[in-house]
Amino acid sequence: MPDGDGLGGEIALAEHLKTLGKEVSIVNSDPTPEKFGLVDPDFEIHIWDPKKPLPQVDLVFAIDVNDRPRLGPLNKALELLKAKVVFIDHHISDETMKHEHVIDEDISSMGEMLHRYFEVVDAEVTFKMALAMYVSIFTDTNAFRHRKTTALSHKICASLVEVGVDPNEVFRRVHQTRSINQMHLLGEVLKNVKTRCQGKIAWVEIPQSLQQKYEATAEDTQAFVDYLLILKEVEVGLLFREEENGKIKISFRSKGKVEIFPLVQKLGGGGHAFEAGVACEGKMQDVVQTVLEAVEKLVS
Ligand SMILES: [Mn+2]
Repeated sequence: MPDGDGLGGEIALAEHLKTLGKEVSIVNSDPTPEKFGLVDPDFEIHIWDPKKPLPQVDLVFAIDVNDRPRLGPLNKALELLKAKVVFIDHHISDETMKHEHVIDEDISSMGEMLHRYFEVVDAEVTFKMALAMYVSIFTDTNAFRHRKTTALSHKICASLVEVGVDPNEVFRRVHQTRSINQMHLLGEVLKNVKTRCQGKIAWVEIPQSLQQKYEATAEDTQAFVDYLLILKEVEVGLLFREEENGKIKISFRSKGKVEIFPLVQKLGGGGHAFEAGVACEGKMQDVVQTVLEAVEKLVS
């Protein structure tokens, strides 16, 4: 399920490599959500067909991801290629990864990380690259609200606007695209927010039946968890979503006092200190119960 950060990073890096005379192909395992289509105006992103081998290449860059298991089914196909894989990422990872790859957890987004590199090598930033990096930074900082947003993030975005990016258009294309069905789903989900621990924990549950009722895709509900943090007392917000395969996908968000990453890592997931996710086996009720108890220990 690619997001604006991963997609923008892919396009920006691919454009740069092309100006160096390299042949580049971009391959994702899931289609580009409509709202991020603006970063790929020439439809260069290919959707991986498991029946076909990947293109023969010398080198693979994996963007916005930091280890092989997170590449999902693509990982097996990559292993067959026997090409070196370089991970470029800003999710928390162990030291060996940082040693061998390009990983910095303090950087807001792939757009910012790549832009810093383009500055160093004095690379040309075309409009397409600028738009891709802007979308990456804009979306991964949650519209410049995330704690990793720095003066440099803003300076980079200012330079991208100078190249021609229109912030209002990006906002419109990315955020003003909901259908009435999606809005009603949001309404129903938010009506059923539950809290515990004196309101410090808020959560929502989205079973398959609800997603079917509103013909929602997984992508439609991805940002719902962020609404929970507008509650004054809340420290941690959680979204539990039942996936088509029966797994329960949990998104964790913390306002910044409670570090949720260690818990998510223990559950087998990944992410950042205050923003992370994992998919768990089990029934919705049981998963909710177990996870809430663990979060309650962290919060109190
Ligand atoms: Mn990211």
